[in-house]
Amino acid sequence: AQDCQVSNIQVMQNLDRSRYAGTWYAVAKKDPEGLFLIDNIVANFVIAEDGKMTATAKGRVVILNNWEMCADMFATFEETPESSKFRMKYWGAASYLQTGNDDHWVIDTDYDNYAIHYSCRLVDSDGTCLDAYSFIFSRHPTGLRPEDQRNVVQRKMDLCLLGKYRRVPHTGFCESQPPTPSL
Ligand code: AZE
Repeated sequence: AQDCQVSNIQVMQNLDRSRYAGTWYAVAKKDPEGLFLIDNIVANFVIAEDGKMTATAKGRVVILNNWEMCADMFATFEETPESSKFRMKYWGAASYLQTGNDDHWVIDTDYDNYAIHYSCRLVDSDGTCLDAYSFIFSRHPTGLRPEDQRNVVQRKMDLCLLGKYRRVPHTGFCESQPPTPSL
């Protein structure tokens, strides 16, 4: 699918959510419009006993024009008939962080090393995406294994996002930062 139609995007077949669970380090991202996580982005997916998936995520953000902080985020996932397509409701631990309801699509993963995430916030009248964000996740904070890179490049092409990603540095900002007090 290289026609850039959101409805033609191929996702991971028969996603095994329990294998997708656990910690993922964002190693690259394509930003949406507006405020977004900047770097030091780590997500942790959990499957509860009732089978429902939730997640937490941390990442550096700059809000209120130049207040740098570590965003502590939570998410719940609603399933759809396609195992790799979820609706994600999310919110911040602090009220001044972002809340939202986004698609959360798993495009591809080998569960043990990499996962490719995609979310289109706004589909244009021609069926292409007007406002997408995407994460390349790795189980390793140091980055992707060389053997996974070719596959990731192919998927970026399929998503019509090749060349639009930025590397996500991990400097420990969200590990050393004490929790920010509520306003
Ligand atoms: C995601 C996967 C794990 C759960 C969550 C994710 C997304 C989080 C955001 C957060 C934005 C925060 C902002 C704060 C000022 C996809 C990493 C919640 C989009 C902009």
